Amino acid sequence: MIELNIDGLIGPSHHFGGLSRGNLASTSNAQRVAKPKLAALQGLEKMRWMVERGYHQGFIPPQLRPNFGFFKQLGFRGSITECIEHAAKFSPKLLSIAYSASSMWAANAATVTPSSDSDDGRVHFTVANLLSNSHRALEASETEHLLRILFPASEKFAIHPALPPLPVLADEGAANHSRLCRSYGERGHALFVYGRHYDTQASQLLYPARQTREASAVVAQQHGLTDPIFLQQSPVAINAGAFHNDVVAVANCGVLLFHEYAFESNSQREAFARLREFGYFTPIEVSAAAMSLEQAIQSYFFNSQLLAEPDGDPTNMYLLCPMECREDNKVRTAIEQIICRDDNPIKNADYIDVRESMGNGGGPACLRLRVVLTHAELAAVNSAFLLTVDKIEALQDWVRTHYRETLIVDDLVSPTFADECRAAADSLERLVGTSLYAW
Ligand code: SUG
Repeated sequence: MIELNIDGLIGPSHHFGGLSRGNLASTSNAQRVAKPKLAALQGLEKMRWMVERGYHQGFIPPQLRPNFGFFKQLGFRGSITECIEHAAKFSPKLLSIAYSASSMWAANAATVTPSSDSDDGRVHFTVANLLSNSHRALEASETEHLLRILFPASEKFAIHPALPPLPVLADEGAANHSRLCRSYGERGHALFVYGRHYDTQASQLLYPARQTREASAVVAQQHGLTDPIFLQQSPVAINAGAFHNDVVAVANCGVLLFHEYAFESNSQREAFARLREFGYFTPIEVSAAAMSLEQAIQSYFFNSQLLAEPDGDPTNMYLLCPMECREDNKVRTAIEQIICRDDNPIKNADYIDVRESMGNGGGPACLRLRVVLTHAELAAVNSAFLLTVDKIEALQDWVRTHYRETLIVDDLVSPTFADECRAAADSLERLVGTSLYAW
C-alpha cells in the first residue's frame, strides 16, 4: 500500500479575510494584500517537490467562487453582479465569506480510513462539516461532490456526507486525526484528537475548540473502526493558537511527533499506554525548552509533512517543513537534533515556501489530504487528478493566465473579478476534461 497526498489547488480568490478566530495568522493578517498567483504557484511547487521524488500526488480543484448558492440561500435575487452588490452593502464580511478560497486546506476536507482498517474493506471518507467557521462550513457540500468525482468507484470508496451541523458534532476532518501503523499494508490504529466534549467547561478556552469527541466517535463508527483511540488536545495549546491538532502534532506510520503541551496529560497517558501495546509506537516529544509553544505555532513546525519513502518504507522518513522553520534558529536546531537521533526513523528534512497559505494559518500539512491506498485502489482514482510534472506545469500555466498578482478585500466588490474567477474555473474544467462545478 502507498500514501497518496491530495493537495488543495489554491483558488484565484485567495485573500486575507481575517475570518478564523483562534487562528492567530488569520486574524493578525486580516486585510493584508494577498498574492493569489504566487499562492497557487507555491502550492504547485510543493506538489512538484513530491512528484519529483516519486511520491503519489493528486490535487483537488478549488471550489467555485463567488459562492452563488450561498447568495441564493440568503435570499439574494438577480445576477451574480447584483448579489455581490447586495452582499457588499449588507456586510463586507459576507463577501469575504462567499469568496473564501479556504478549501485549499485539504487536511480539513475529510477524515479518511484505509480499506485495511475498515470493517467492509472499503476506503472511507467522512466530509468535515467545519461548522466552527462560517466560511469553512460552506465548503462541505462541494467537497463531497468533488471527492465523488475523484473517488468514483463506490465498491472501493465510501464517501459519507458531512455530519449534521450541530455544535456537538463539530468536525474538522483529518487535521485532528492520525493513522498509526507498523507499515501501510498492515492494519493500523486511528488516533482522534478532540478539543472538547459535550460538558467541557467553555471557561477554560479562550478560542473555539473546533473538534468534539462526539464527532470523532461518530466518524470512527461510520468507518467501521473497532478500536479507535481518543485523545484530548490540551486547552493550553488551543489557547496559544493551535486551532487544529496538526498545529502541534504530526504522525505517520509508527511515529507521533508532538509538542510537550499538545495533549491533556491524563488523556495522553491513557492513549499512549494503548498505543504502546501495538509494538510499533514511536513517540517523539519536543519539549517546551527545545521549542516553545509560541515558536511551534509561529514556525508551524508540526505542520510539516512527515513522509515515509514513496514505496511506503517506514524506516527512512522525511520531514517537509515550512520555510519559516529554517529561519528560526531554535526550531532549526530542534529539527537537526531529531534527525541526528538514532531512536527514530526521521532521517531528513527539507524546507518549502508556502508563505501565502501560512499567512492564513495553513502550512504544508494543512494543504494536503492523505489517503492510504492499495495499488488496485490507486488505479481506481480518477486519473485526471493525479499529477505528473507535465500536468503540474500545465496547471502553473493556467494559474499564470488567470490569477491576479494581488488581491485585497475591497477588490471582491468588482464584478470583473467575479468574471475572472468564473473564467478560470471554466478553463480548469477544460484542462482536466471533467465537469466540476454546478454553474
Ligand atoms: O480553518 N484559515 C484556515 C486554516 C486551516 C489550516 N488547516 C489545518 N490546520 N489543517 C482555518 O482557520 C483563514 C481564512 C481567512 O481568514 O481569510 C482560514 O480559513
